[in-house]
Amino acid sequence: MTKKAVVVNDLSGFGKCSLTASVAVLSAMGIQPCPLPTAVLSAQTEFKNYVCKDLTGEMPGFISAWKENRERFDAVYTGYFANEKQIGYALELCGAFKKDGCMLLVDPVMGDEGRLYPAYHAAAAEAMKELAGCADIITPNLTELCILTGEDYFSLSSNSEKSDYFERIADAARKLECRQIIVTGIGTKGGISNLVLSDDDARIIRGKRRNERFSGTGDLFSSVVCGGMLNGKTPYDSALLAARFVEKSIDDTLCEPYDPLYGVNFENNLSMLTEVK
Ligand code: PXL
Repeated sequence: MTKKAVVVNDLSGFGKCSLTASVAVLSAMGIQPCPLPTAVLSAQTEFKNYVCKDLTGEMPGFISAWKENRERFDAVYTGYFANEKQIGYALELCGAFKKDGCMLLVDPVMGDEGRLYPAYHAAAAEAMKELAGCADIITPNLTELCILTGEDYFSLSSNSEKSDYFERIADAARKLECRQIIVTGIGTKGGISNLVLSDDDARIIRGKRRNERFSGTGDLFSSVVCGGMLNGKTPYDSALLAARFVEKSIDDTLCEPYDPLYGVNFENNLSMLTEVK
């Protein structure tokens, strides 16, 4: 039977992020995405102008209706929350549906490059720590890892030239309860890497150097990890596929005039994710 993943995330008209990314990726990977929308926006919050319809008030109704219909899910995958109350609802959702065999993947979407996203609040960051503590796997970028662990982003990232850079990041990540952690988008002189920590194992996936940050790449990456894990891949193999898919999509974007706020050309690469079953 087709596996089902609840995707708790927003729907943004521009930015090719959150649900726009997850629904496409999971479907291509043979997983049914079941959206629990946190907000509907005209564009993601880094755009100069946008409007946002916060759906916090609708979330308990979704959860109750799904409970009444006795829905079952193979995964709960959470992304962007508009406020800390929504994270409370995500915890409630997990309490109701995270039975044996249901994976909780938390992408603790909060910020990048040492800063919180424009509309993100510190109170939500506290609630995110609790949610991440319940997860089977988390996919923070370096900024989000620092927020979760209390590490200082600027002092950690200032060591990027040192030989023990990845060990320092691994040491920080191991302070967290979660045993499977993929730290994404780690910038080094040579490129952008991902660090996959799984129990006692730590492996680095190295990628090309980029001068810009593209909207939605973290969401695409985590969505592929979610699909990969549900399709029986290890965290490392899932992250490797995710890294190659995102890398190719960025390369394709760079072939044409682009604006990084609008996201990457991933649509033509969805076939990279489709396995013949
Ligand atoms: O891709 C992360 C993200 C998701 N959703 C919204 C955002 C952002 C990043 O800014 O604003 C609404």
